[in-house]
Amino acid sequence: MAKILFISDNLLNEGLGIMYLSSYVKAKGHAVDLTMLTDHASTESLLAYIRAAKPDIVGFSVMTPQVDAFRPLTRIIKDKLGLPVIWGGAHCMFMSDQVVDYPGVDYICIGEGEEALLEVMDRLDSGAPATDIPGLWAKDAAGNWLRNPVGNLEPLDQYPPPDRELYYDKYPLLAGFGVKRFMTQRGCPYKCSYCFEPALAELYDGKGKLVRRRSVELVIEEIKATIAKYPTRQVHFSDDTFNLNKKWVHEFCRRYKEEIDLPFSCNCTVQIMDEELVVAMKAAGLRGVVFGLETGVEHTRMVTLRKPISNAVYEDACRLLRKHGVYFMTNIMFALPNETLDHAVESIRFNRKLRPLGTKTCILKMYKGTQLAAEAVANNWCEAQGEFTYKSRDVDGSHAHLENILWAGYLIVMIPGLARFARPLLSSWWSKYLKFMILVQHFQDLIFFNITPIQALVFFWKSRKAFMHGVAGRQEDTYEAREV
Ligand code: B12
Ligand code: SF4
Repeated sequence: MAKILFISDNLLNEGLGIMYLSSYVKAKGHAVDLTMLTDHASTESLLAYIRAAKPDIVGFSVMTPQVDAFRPLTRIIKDKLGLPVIWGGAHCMFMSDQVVDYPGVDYICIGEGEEALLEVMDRLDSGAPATDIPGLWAKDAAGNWLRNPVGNLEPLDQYPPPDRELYYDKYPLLAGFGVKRFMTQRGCPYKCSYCFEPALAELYDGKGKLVRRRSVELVIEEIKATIAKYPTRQVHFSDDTFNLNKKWVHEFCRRYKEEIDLPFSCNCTVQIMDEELVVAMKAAGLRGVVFGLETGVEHTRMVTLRKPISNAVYEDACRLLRKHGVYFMTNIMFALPNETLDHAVESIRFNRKLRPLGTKTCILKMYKGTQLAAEAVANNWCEAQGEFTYKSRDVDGSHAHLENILWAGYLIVMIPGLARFARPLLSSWWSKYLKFMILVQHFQDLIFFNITPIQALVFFWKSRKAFMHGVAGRQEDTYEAREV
C-alpha cells in the first residue's frame, strides 16, 4: 500500500478531480489524505502536517491560477522533505512544457489521472521505476524528462463514485453546504476558441471517445448515497454541457424525479435547447441553468470566439426558459479582441434584453494553449499579461473602465432602467466608488442555488480568507509568483 497526500486550496469548492482519484486508488488498496492550504497559518505548519502524515508521494491538482501557490510549495517540500511530488489537473494538460521546469516536480499527469496515478502508486509500492506510464511525464535516472503520450480514454462507469468523505469528513463547512456538485460526463464536443476543450480533443486524438457519460443508473446511485449522508437542498451538475444527448437527459429526468426529487441546476448550451427537453427537465426539478453568452456582439461571439450561436438563438432559448419558469444565469467576458467601449455597452444591453436572473462578468484572459491566444498573437490583437495569459490590446483607451464593467454589467441586468446610462456609469470619475457593487452579484447565487441567507453568511464568514485572498486574489496571472 502506498499513500498519497493531496494539498489543495479549494475550500469553497471540493475538488471533484481529487475525489475521483481518491476513490479509485483507495479501491485498489492505497491510502489517501488531504490537507488544505487554509488549514495552515504558515509553511512550517504545512511541513509539520506532511511529516506527521508520512505520505509516499504528495499530489497537487492544479488550475493555472493556482500555480502561484503550489509552485513555491513544491520546491520547499522537495528541499525540506525530499518527497516525490506529482502534479496533475488542467494546468498540466495544457502547460506541461512549462511544468517540467518547476523545481521539485517529479511526475506530471497530462491527462485524465485515474490510471496514471494508480500505476505510480503501485510502482512506489513495488520499487519499480515509474518512467513508462501512459499519460505520465517522469524523469529518468539522469534527470531527463520522459514524455509518455496519454493512454486510451476509458468508459466512466468503470470508476467508482468520487470519494466525498475525503473532503466532507474533514471539512464540515463543505459537508453541510446545501448545494452538492456532481459530474455526469467528461469532454465537450464544441470548439470555442478561448476554451481548453478543443486542445483536450487534440491531446486525445485517436485515443477513444472524448465525450463520455456515466450511466443514468450510477449517477442516480451516487446522488442517492450523497444526499442520504450529507444535507442537500440542491443538486448542481458541473458538466460543461449537461443538455447534450437528449435521450440520456430524458431517461435521467424520469429517474431523478422518481428517486431523488430535489431541485437541481446545471450548465447548458442553448444551441440544442428545445421545449420538450426544457419541459422534461423542469418536471424533474430543474431550478436553473447557467450558460455562456460571452458577448452580446454576435459577430465577435460567432467569429472570434467560435461559438456558433446567434443572438436570435439566445433570445429564443431565454424565452423558453422564462415561459417554463426556469431561472437562468449568463456569463459574459469583456476586453475581447478589438472590443471598444461601444461594443461593451452593446453587450451589456443585449444581456439585459435576455432578462437573466443574474450575470457573472469577467475580463477575458487568453490562456496560452488556446486557439484564441494563438490567433490573437498572430493578428497582433493582444499584449502579454504575464507568464500564462495575454490580454487584448486597448483599441480605444477604454480599458481604464474595465473594472467598472464588471459590476455595471451586472447592475444593469438588475436595474434595466440603468441601461440608458451605461456609458456614464462605465466611464465617469465617480464610478470607481461603486466598485463594491461587485459583491452584490452573489445575492443572485443565493436564489439560484437555493441557499439560505444564514448558511450563506456562515459560509462566507468561515471561509472569508479564501473568498477574498484565495479565489479572488488568484484571478491575476501568476507572473509575479510569490516565493515563500
Ligand atoms: C467545476 C469547475 C470549477 C469550479 C470548481 C473547481 C474545483 N475545485 O474543482 C470553480 C467554479 C471553483 C472553478 C473556478 C475556476 N476555474 Co474551473 N472548471 C471547472 C470545470 C467545469 C470542472 C472541473 C472538474 O471537476 N472536472 C472533473 C474532474 C474529474 O476532472 P479534472 O479536475 O480535470 O481532474 C482529472 C484530471 O485533470 C486529473 N487530475 C486532476 N488533478 C490531479 C492531480 C494529480 C496528482 C493527478 C495525478 C491527476 C490529476 O485526474 C482527474 C481525474 O481524471 C472545468 C472544466 C472541465 N470540464 O474540467 C473548469 C476548468 C478546470 N476551470 C478553469 C478555469 C480557468 C477556472 C478559473 C480560473 C476561472 C476564473 N477565471 O475564475 C477559476 C479558478 C479558481 C481558482 N481556484 O483559482 C479552466 C482551467 C484552465 C487552466 N489552464 O487551468 C477549466 C479547464 C475550464 C476550461 N475549459 O477552460 N472551476
Ligand atoms: S461549450 Fe463550454 S466547455 Fe464546450 S468548448 Fe465551449 S466554452 Fe468550452
